[in-house]
Amino acid sequence: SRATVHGYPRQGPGRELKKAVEGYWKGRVTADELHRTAARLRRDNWRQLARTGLHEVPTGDFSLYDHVLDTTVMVGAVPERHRAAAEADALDGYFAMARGTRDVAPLEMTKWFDTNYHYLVPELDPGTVFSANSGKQTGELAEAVAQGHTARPVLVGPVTYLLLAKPAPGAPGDFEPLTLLDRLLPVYAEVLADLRAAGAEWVQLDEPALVADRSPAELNAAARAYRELGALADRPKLLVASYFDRLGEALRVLAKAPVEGLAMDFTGPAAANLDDLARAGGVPGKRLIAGVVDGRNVWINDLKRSLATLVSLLGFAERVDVAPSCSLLHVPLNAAVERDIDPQIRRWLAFARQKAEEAVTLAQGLSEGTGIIAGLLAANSSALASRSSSKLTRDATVRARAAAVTEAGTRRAQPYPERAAAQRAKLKLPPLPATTIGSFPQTGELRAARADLRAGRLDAEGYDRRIAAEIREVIHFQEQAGLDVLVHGEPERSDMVQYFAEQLDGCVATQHGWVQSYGTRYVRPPIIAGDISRRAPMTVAWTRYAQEQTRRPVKGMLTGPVTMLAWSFVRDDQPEAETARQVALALRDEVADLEAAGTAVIQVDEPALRESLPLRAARRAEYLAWATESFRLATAGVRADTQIHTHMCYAEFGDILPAIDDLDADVISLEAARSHMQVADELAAAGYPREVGPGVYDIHSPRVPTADEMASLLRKGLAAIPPERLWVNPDCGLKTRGRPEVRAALENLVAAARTLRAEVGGPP
Ligand code: THG
Ligand code: ZN
Repeated sequence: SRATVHGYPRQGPGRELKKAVEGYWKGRVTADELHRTAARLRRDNWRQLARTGLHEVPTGDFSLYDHVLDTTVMVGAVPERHRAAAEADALDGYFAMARGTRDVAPLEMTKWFDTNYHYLVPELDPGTVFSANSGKQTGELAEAVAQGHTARPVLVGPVTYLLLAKPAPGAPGDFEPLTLLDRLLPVYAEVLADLRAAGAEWVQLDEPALVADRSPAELNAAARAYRELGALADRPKLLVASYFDRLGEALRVLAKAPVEGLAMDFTGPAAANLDDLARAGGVPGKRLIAGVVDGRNVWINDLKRSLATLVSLLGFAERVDVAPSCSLLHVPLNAAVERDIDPQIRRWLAFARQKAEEAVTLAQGLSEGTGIIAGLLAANSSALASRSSSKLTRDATVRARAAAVTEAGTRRAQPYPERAAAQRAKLKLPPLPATTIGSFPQTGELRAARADLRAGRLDAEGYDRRIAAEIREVIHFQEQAGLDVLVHGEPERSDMVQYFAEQLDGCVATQHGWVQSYGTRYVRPPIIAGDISRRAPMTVAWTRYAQEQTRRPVKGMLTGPVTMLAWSFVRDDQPEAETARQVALALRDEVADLEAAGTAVIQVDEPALRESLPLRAARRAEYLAWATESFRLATAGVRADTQIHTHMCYAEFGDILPAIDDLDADVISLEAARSHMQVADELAAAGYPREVGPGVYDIHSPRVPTADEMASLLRKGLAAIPPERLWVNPDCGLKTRGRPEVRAALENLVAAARTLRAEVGGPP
């Protein structure tokens, strides 16, 4: 048995790749320098993995921006609008697809399965002609071979590629990209032949799309794809990789396919793959890569348990190799550099480097007997034992409080109509009240002040003075512009999850734990390591300060429990529902303190509610139950006249409308400008009874919408939702926009609201 990985973080220990790519965009780094930096990062990763004890390193998983975009280039599916740029210069054409140019829009971006990585969506139509372009794959393979490694090229598989694609603009509405399979397979055949010629013994085809619910037609397509690729005369050995969940129906398809290897996930719910394999009679004659190390969480592996799994797999395949469950792209690089994390907790952490080591240890134990890894097993057991008995993970007070939560505690005391009347009497807002989502543009000076504070160049008092000045300015502007419910602008927050995690006991921040979110953008997710509790009020002081500057209501702004979990690394030693409940209780106290400080409107954002929906439908009801319950637990403790808002974005909401209703928020703001208010129709059709703010200002674009445009979107909204229940707001927070454009857009937004108020016969 040997150890391998499906992919490795690309950014480098100091995010060198981000700097090189962004430097290239700014003209400060030449194409040559960029390619040299990339080659050096690949070389360092392979060398690191080989030293760790991997016999076979992955190639082709590296990317300057996104591996799905690389696949689009590999199969020649460059959209018409980018073709000229791509032909003039391959690198600039590549970045044009990723980011757009002044004249052409980029490819759309969406989440890679249920991870926090975003890929660029291929655009295909019935006329798409594919052509093989294997240069990046063969080039990286040649590099690794020249450096003395045995390498296994990793490609996005043809079925997953097509299932991730969407119809290009102008394609017939019912066009299904999967119908292009027969045209795509010859291109994969050519790439496989090229890779064999370049020295690949094995090639890995990633097919994570097969772990979602798939129709019989889709499963047939997968069967056909691997029958045809398997039948090729000139090809390397094929390894079809699955991860993120169990293969389910697709296991039978792949077990029968004429391919030499399968990779399967055996972590979390995907552990069901073990029983499924037993039932299917195993995959005799094939190489099985067993993903027993969780590739997308940060906790050390339970080595004894994994060994037991591996031993039971031995009878099911010709050879069993060991790997993390999926590419290590989804975890930070190295836990050992986190000097600021309590060493007690650091023992429990495994980032990419440590996970590769775990795979090596397990492979060694499996092939040579556990005697040879006895020391490592003992250290692992002791770390696991210290984790499960630590005061850091077990806080009796928190547990007792969570256990005492009742159904009644998750319900507002008054039904919505009663609350609406009380809120109307207290807030005295006009019809179609105007507000914003929460954040205002984060200026360079603010980011510099935060950096100065961290570096000790600015003291806490000086920093607070800057924040206070910023809040006064934002409040003053909103009053002048005529907004009805104001925000303080969140100048004190860098990230809406990190800000709260820093203030909660049970959460740990990393210094270098960057994980790629998309392209050159990274996040440093907090780690929820133990039972969660609030040390002290987190947002009350700045919210109160903002309220003191104005007589209009200022919204309190919090991040909801589901989003806190979704954008953190969550503990794996208790159900997520339990962790969510603890976070909700901490937020509930914050909500109570805000209310006591005179905050009449409190917004609890849940942008991640839709994106965390499980891949398989069978698991969705359970998720939605705890997700909505934890939101209500956080918000239900308030008086009738305190108005609870929530906000969601980046998603299609159609399939979770009942859950949105279940939140029982008094007001919800949603992204809607780009979909022409369609979400207002959907909510109305579903009988949604409460107040709604479908966004009328697309904040993803620097364009300032005119008052007329926004007024006509509002008229569409009014066709579905009556004026006393319709709010006027942007799609999302304004953090990423420039100050002048935001001022102009919000002035237009208020003008649009006033026009519509006049049309419905209300006060201006
Ligand atoms: N916070 C967290 N996770 C998230 C989001 C968030 N996941 C989903 C979504 N939002 C991802 N979107 C972004 C948008 C911008 C950036 C990262 C993810 C970004 N990052 C800076 C960079 O890479 O230069 C670094 C920011 C920093 O210094 O902290 O711009 O909002 N947790
Ligand atoms: Zn948003």
